[in-house]
Amino acid sequence: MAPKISLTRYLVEEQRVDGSIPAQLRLLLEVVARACKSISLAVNKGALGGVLGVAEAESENIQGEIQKKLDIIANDVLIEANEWGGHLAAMASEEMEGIHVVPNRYPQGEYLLLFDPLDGSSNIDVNVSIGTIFSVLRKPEGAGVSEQDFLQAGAKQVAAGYCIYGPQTTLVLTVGDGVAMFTLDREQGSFVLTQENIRIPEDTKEFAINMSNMRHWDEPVKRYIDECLLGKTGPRGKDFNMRWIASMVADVHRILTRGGVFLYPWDKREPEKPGKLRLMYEANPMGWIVEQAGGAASTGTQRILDIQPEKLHQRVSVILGSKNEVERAASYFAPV
Ligand code: P6P
Repeated sequence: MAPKISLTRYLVEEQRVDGSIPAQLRLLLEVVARACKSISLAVNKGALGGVLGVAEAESENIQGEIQKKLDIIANDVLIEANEWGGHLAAMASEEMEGIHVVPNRYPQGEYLLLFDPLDGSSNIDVNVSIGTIFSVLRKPEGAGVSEQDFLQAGAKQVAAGYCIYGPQTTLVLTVGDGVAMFTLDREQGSFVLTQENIRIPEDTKEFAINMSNMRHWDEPVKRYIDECLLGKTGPRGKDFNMRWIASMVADVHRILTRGGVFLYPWDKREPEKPGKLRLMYEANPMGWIVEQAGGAASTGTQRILDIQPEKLHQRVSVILGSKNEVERAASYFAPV
């Protein structure tokens, strides 16, 4: 029986391989993983833990979304777990308007942590997989830390990952040397390496999009989806399947596991917004993970990881997954 490789051992050995995981970054990733374990326990309690439903007084987050109790629990767990360890200068969360600077009573570190503490929270009360998405940047040189320091392109990430709370609790991570998956061994209480060097098939027969928005899509998206729906009878010459879980972590995890293409494009419902999903907390970490697994991540007109952020909570149009499908969809945006 091959020895169980823990997350810690994997990170130590990766450091030996290419020095890509200095001690502070390893500590950061281990603390985030431990926080995800706590969140998983809270999620798994469900109604028994009194954690379902909306937060008190129906508070809204910066996104204007009603917060669920577990949104706030997950956010608090991540903040508390990460602020004292000396590995971070500050954190930013989808659930908080401004950044959270590590209090002066704690040592300051060289990394910035960004997270969506509980993505897909509309699925919490109906017991469908949800997850935590995180992204790590290096703090720019100079004293202190500000929101401006977070506004770095996704290509500058030094680590990105998510933890999906589903039938298994699985942590998926990249530090720029491919993608690895760790499954939570509840008897040991640790994440154990269950897959590494994950590759997304370059072709697929499965797309993920919220079809109820069809009448609001731009022409290139309508053309791409119409061709998929025509199946064997149309220009694609093959039938497609469709999935939409409405938890990005779950849809991306499926794509990492068996291929596929995920689209949340700009649409006419809120034309002033580039899209629904958040660049810093969803598109950048997921985009890097997908690229590290041989896939692609585009807005339709540019590589997501090349976008220079202007605001902490800015939104973006997302097409990601199997490389050839993303490139085909993006080609429909090109001016004829
Ligand atoms: P819709 C969850 O709220 C989320 O941010 C992503 O996880 C998910 O892919 C998307 O929104 C679902 O959006 O409009 O289908 O409910």
